[in-house]
Amino acid sequence: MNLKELNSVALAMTGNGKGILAADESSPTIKKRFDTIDTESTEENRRRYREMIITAAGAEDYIGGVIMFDETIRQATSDGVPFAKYMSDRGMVPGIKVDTGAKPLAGFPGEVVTEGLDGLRDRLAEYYELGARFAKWRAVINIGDDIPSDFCLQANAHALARYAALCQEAQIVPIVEPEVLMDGAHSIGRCEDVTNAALDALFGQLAAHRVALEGLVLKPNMVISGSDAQDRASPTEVAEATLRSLKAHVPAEVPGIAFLSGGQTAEEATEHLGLMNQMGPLPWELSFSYGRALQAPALDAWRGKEENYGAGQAALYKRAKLNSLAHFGKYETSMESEAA
Ligand code: 5MM
Repeated sequence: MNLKELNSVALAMTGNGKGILAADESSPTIKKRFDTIDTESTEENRRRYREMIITAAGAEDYIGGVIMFDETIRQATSDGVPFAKYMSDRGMVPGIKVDTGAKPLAGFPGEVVTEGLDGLRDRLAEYYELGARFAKWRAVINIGDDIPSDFCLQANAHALARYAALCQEAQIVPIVEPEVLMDGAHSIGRCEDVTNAALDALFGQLAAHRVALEGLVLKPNMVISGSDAQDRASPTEVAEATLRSLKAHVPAEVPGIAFLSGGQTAEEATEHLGLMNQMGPLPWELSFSYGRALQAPALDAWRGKEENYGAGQAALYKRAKLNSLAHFGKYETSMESEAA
């Protein structure tokens, strides 16, 4: 393992005002997204949509890495350039989702554990050949009356750490994503407690598995009220609670933290990131790895129609630019109404 190189890839993904475009929707998830715009989820439509967002002019100034799904890393632009090569040529690090999804955790009703470790060493070697220099694995933690259990947190953290160790062995930067879901009516305080417990379990397992912290990227949820909560915490409270949790659990050796958006609107996700970066100095790069919060406006502008291709690219560019400004702590909500 060349740790110096892993560290510089992690910084290329999250440093210098850049963040990550999470475009690794699995086939069932991208179908759900396309259903909302009455577009059929054919292989060509998926390819064309991914081409639209990846090739948006100027986006490479703000996007340091793109997470792809297995199908996408085997696809190419309309001119025949493999997507991974297209990205590297423009300075965006190609990445790949390698987990195979969250499945019910036997014996623990309502809880899930992420699968995908079997054969992972061989799959990573193939993805490296295809150009991937980072990978992603997402653990899903549900909040409920009696959940998450400590067992569930440990099982997911153990799998994340085994995955991360295999990635580093293959000279691929692991994004470790322990996502505490927003679903539910819980308070921000409950989200903070669960996020703290999830991060505690994760860093314990990463240490036990001898994963080098300098060579990974953490992709956490923000500490935020449940989506059905009555009294919603303000943006400043979200920023303060999230930083409190991260500062208590994430060692300074971690080069970059890149948030997921988790169901926040595009504007909320940007505002929260901007506020946190205004509360610095921080020991790590604090950036974004948004799926919905980067793509939803682009998907909506495109609606599966070729004549909207440029509008879709403009919408993606706008979100990438505003999130980059938020990364620099220079975002103001008034910028939303300014032209892209
Ligand atoms: C883009 O969506 C990713 C893949 O999801 P599925 O495996 O369920 O299809 C997802 O892991 C995503 O990268 C993260 O949840 C962050 O996306 P959001 O939309 O929460 O920012």
